[in-house]
Amino acid sequence: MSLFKKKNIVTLSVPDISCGHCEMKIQNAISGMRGVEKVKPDHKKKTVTLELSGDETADMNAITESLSEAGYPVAVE
Ligand SMILES: [Cu+2]
Repeated sequence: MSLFKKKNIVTLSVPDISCGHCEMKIQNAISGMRGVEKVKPDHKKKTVTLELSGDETADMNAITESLSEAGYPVAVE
């Protein structure tokens, strides 16, 4: 069973993104993770938008952990 059956867009608030270099680091950290189809970091809005695949279950804990390890902790709202 998959947690996400359809394409799912998740936007994370990541206050420490400050430039295009950060965006690249985030791309490298998360793209290719299970269930993640697209990673769209935005240093102006300070968000990371994830497009999650409907076929696999994305592990949001693993994703936020990878972001923290890369130096970009997700802000909890
Ligand atoms: Cu930067």
